[in-house]
Amino acid sequence: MSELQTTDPAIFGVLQREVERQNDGFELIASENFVSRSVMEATGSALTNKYAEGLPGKRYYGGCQFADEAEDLARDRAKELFSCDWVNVQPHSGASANAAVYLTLMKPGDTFLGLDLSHGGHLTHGSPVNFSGILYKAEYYGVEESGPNAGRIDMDRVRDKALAVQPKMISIGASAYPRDFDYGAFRSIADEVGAFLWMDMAHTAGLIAAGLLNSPMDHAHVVTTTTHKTLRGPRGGMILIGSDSENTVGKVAPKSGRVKMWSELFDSAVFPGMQGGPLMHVIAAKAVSFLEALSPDFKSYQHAVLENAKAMADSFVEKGYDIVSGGTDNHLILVDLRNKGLTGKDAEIALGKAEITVNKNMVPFDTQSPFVTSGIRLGSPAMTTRGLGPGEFNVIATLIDKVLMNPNNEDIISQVRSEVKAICRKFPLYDFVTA
Ligand code: DSN
Repeated sequence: MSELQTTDPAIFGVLQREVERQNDGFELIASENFVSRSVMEATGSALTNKYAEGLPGKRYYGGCQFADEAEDLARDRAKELFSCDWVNVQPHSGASANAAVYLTLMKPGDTFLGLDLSHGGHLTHGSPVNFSGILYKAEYYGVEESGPNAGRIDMDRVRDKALAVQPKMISIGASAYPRDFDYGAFRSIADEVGAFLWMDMAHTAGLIAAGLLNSPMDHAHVVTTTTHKTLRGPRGGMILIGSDSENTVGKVAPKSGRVKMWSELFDSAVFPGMQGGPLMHVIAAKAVSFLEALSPDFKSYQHAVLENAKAMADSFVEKGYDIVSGGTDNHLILVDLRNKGLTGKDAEIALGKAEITVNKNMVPFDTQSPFVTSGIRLGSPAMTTRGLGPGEFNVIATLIDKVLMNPNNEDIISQVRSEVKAICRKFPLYDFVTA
């Protein structure tokens, strides 16, 4: 019996019910995944007790020798995984990593250019309700509304916009964009207007690590990511720089007059700029997940993520659904429900009753509010981790269709729920509550 079960049965019960929810349902939220028991063990370790402000070898606290070892392992493994020269693994989240980028490269009021949130961008890329849109002047590029490139970013338009607004920084990266990016084209535009280029690869980091999508490392001045999406690590963030040549360009330090490298500036932006003590237990877990990601199995897993997302996209197209951009290059699809007469909100609720977890999502040129939306976003990473293949992803699409065509029919929803449970039982997930 776990100690927690005795000391705090209320919280143990919550954890138990959450494990049951994860075990018994289809998890299709594109930004979620299931970590290994090893990652959970490291997250639940004694390193949670340790303060280690600073960096390995240069801390503000004693007793950091083992924290240093964990962070060095995380940094070395991340560098190997992404073939990059520098990394900071301390950001508590993707948003913290992104905040450190703004703090380093921009001054309040400076203009930057990012992908519109309603076209698949991210909150921290200039949404008016986020610090990025409050402190900085956000301009946006988007996807095409119609024509052969409908749902895709047109690089000529990005260039036109960049020439018009002269941004100090251009951001790439998305939370609901099913296509790959042309980093070389973005870099040419950034060079033409004298802007920094920043890629937030949070959603696709695992696919990039496996070499299955284009890598931003040789093009962007700086790259950020979360560690818990396709990368399948603990919740957290990191910042990376691709090559030496970028890193030597720096700022003159006001006091010493020394030219600082970008890596030093990003380090200082994370701590003391944005954060205090790093979460050393999470950093240890990041190291564990990076080791896992360096294995051949991880590459096979990422191949399966792509194959399953494509199978699901094809199934929806066959059933007459409108998939934004007509398909996917990555782990997610965006289903535009307008031709089915359903909102994203209603779809999310109906699917939730059948233990199919998705999130409502704006589609490009949506006329509904962000709380209602016209679409749903579906991702393959979590269910692929459980071992489902293209055949099962076709069945997932069929079951989703059944619910969406009968959103108020409790009998059909209950029948789908039983089928979902039966499939989940064939692909067991967690047989423990606490690691
Ligand atoms: N909230 C994440 C997502 O679901 O895409 C992005 O940070």
